[in-house]
Amino acid sequence: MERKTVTTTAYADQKPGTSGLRKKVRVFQQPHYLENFVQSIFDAIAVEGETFGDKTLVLGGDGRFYNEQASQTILRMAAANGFARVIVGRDGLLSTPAASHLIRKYRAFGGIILSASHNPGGPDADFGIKFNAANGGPAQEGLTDSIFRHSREIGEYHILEAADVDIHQAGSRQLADLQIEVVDPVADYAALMQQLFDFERIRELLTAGTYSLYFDAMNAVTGPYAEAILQQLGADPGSVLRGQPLPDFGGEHPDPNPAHAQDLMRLMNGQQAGDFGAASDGDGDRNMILGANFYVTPSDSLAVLAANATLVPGYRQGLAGVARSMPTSQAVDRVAETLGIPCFETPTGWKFFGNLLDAGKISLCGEESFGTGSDHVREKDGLWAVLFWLNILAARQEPVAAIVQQHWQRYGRNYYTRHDYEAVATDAAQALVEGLRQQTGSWCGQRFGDHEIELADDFSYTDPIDGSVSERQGVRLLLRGGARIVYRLSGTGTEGATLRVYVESPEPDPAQQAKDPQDALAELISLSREVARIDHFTGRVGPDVVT
Ligand code: VG1
Ligand code: CO
Repeated sequence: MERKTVTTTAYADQKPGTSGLRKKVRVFQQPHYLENFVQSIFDAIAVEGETFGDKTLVLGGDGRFYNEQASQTILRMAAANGFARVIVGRDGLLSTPAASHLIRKYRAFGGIILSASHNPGGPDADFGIKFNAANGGPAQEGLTDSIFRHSREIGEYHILEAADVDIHQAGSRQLADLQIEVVDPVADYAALMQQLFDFERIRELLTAGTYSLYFDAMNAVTGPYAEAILQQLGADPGSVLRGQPLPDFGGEHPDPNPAHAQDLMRLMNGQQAGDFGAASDGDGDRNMILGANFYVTPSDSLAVLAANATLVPGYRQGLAGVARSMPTSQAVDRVAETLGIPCFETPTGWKFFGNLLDAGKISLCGEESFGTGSDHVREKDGLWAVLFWLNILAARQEPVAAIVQQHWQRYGRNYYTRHDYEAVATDAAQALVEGLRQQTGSWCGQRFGDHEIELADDFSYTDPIDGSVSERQGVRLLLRGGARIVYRLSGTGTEGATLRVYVESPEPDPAQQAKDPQDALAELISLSREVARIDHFTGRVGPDVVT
């Protein structure tokens, strides 16, 4: 086994987005592409005057195509860069929240997660890689910027010339001086869940009568996690749908929304509808929650979890505070007001919650994009949200719909929708957002029909812990009365640009809370198109995806 230093040329396009570097598999398969990025991570996290000789890394991914090959390359590079130890999930698998937990539990220096989350997998689809720091959370902007800088200047990388390591069985291996621990990807995570939730009570709920539960793992990484944990809770073995992780996710989008979980939607709707349904995404950090004939929006889910947190053992003492990403609905803000706890508004992406969680300022946080989590790890966590809901359902003994409707009556409902315009020409999408940015100043006080714009700006965030500033995080129009329209471009796509338009309007009157959000928000939706001239810039008459 020989340690080699390979001469390489920099790629210009290795800028991490909302959640790591995501590209087509073919892009990652270019000579030295993966190696350049991994070496740039190592160069960016290296501390001057120190080696990696006492440091542990965690490594795992969502099992998509190229996961295993990339894992082997990274192990060889970790060995050549002098790391002491790598903890790797068996078969190279770790859900994103489980990786976050392992980093924390074993006090690792950080972790490398191989995932493009809900993006499709396969040789013609997407791959991704991101670095999480010692707190278990996604690298913050300072670090991702530094990784990008290194990637533009890189001239060489280090790699061991060696055969593949067996990562298909748990146990210790040695690769030159590197110790490799292949671990069961589920065990530590399942133990953590058992500490947080009342497993006994959930087991009673699931086994006492005819309760029916369905969990759609979408042929992605949560299959083995859900099977182990739900089996422990006494759920019917048939409860887990698409539980086998596949490299191409069965050719589908592992994206837990009604459009991509059609079998689950069928099981959860109609006369014979199940009682509780859920789905998670490619890497296990997202969740969709369903009741019988009832869909819970992610923003409402966060608010309901916050309002009911003390029913769950891990949160019995109450919440220190909550946070949501800026485009997420303000439903959780109402709960925080009632509880008398702070509510923080951060830019999109989990990395912005890290400091607040580390500082103990918040206990729960979430995003409108099917992400909810807490201070138990530093990532959003799909199965955690499912267990949190089951714990609430077991404690309250009421159906999902009743719980959400009562929540609306008490706190008001925030009608909410997101419209995505996908694969738009990048130039046109940028011109649209740039145009909006330039107009924000002139909009304040302007009226559009019944709506008056109280404030228009491009969201900027100052981290309350380290004072770092993140600008240009989305154009928001705040209307008198609390409604909002937000525009931003996705930072996770691999083809063209995706424009996301978020529309929200509060409805305090219980008699008006049963509408379809698309109807309730119809006026604001057309206003959102008109103001941004979406048809002009995109040539689209309507969105590609509505959630
Ligand atoms: C999207 C979501 C964002 C989420 C991110 C990563 O980003 O909007 O809320 O944090 O995906 O989630 P964007 O930039 O495309 O809007 V995941 O499950 O892909 O790690
Ligand atoms: Co994800």
